[in-house]
Amino acid sequence: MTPTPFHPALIVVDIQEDFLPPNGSLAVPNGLDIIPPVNALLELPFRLKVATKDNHPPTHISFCTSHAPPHNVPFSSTYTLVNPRNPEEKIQSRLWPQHCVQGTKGWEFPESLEVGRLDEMVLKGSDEKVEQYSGFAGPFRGAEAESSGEIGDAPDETELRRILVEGGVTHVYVVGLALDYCVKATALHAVERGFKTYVIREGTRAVDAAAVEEVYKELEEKGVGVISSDSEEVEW
Ligand code: VGL
Ligand code: ZN
Repeated sequence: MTPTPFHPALIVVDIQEDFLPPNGSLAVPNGLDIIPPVNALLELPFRLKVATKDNHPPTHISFCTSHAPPHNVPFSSTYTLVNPRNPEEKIQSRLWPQHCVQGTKGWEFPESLEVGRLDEMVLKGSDEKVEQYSGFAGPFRGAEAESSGEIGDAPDETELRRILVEGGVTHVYVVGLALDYCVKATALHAVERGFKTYVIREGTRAVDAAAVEEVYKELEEKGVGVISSDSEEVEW
């Protein structure tokens, strides 16, 4: 029997100043806890280590500051996002304080992160009109994917999938910020695209700490393994 290939990649999601205490505009509680474990993971022999960066223009649609009342309130969940390519497709979305604006201090990686060990960086959320939590693609399936049934052909697909496929990656390990938004969306898109996918607990923290176990349950139900760095469930 041919052994199952194991070519792992580490995906480091949005570890940027604005998501980190004490000064980030959208600081994730206890977000700094993940830096040492993520640096330790960056020392391991993954086939590829890829970081994503939230990369918003100053008037991005996800910012409460881009909207008139009653939507100009941070953390409100009542804004309806419409797919610019298919007005029929809508999702309820949360609005945020301005964060990770291209070229600002809040957009940078923290100095404590060992960025020299990264192989690739993927920018996301650059389109002013589209919210994008996942490192792979926006939240809408897109007309083309809808008609072909093909996942991964969405018009707003980033280069992340291509980078992984060209690197021969079979398994992805996702860490970063925030568990309940971009880490979750990235892990779910990784599963949809056929990668064996894990989220590493020590390497992530949530915006809403009360939601953590619920998020892990949803991830497991949808095929994502939830593991610890010292887990014996995964053969290395
Ligand atoms: C994120 C909210 C808004 C994240 C990005 O990286 O989890 N959350 N933009
Ligand atoms: Zn964002």
